[in-house]
Amino acid sequence: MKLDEFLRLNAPEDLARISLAISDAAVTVSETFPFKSGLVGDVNPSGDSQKAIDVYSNEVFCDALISTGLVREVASEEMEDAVHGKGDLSIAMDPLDGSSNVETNNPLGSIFGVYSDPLPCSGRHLAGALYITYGNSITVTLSFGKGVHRFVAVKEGAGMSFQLVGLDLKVPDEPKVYGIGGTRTEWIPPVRGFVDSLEGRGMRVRYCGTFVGDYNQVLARGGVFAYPELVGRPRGKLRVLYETAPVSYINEQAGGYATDGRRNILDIEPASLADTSPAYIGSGPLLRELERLVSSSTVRTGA
Ligand code: AFP
Repeated sequence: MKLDEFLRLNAPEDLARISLAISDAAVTVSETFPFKSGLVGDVNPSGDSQKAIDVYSNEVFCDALISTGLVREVASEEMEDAVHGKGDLSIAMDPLDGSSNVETNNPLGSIFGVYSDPLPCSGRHLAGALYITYGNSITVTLSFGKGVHRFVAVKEGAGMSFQLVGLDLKVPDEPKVYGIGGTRTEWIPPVRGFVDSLEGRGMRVRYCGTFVGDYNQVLARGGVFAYPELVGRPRGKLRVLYETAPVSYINEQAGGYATDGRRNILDIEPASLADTSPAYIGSGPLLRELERLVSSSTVRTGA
């Protein structure tokens, strides 16, 4: 089944239109990767002058979203202030997740939270969330509160269409993989101790440096992705509105659990657009165990 047909049958009309706008824009963005990554010259197929790839993708998604007429505001990791439109929904996005992977041709992503309330607000106000992965194919993974579904871009005539490849995806309870951002010496002691135990349980490390690329492995195989609390950086690195709340929403819809070490990430009330928090996301039983360890530990330095 194609994405537009699936959305027509399964999503409210406004969320369906927003999802289609995002998917089409993702194809546009991906077509310029070779030109904007320095692999071939510095001019893209339409002859535009060179712009940083993250600035360019921000513009493409922003324009696509505002032009739906359904969006009150678009906030982005690439902009200090939100851009305003005339609709009722708020979008928080990371238009190019993992941009330091551009040069090495490793996976990239884009993340979108669709909020019903003005920003900033907690993930409890998410009406839906989507993320794109640009890997060997382009995939859209989305949820509007009724499970998690995945589509892959395939050539159709002169363009691309998105075909359903995963219905009601579930993150396995049995954990197989882990990926932890930051450096081991910076991880707070309870995280270090927990990670040290994982290979003894038969888990393997998987880390590509793009949040949604790494989360995708957890969704498929079970396990944990974390960008943890660090010694001297108690609020971690990843942004709540743009990154961790939308992926936590999808993870919860897939039967998993996401925590900042003390509470469900969806309960965090960010005070600003750019607020960050530690994030631990993945299989339910493993993540509850990790939350118990982190929340009960008073040790915050390795000294
Ligand atoms: P970039 O967009 O600068 O490449 O950062 C990617 C990211 O925000 C997230 O996608 C990764 O999970 C995380 O940073 C990786 O950070 P470390 O390089 O510190 O592990």
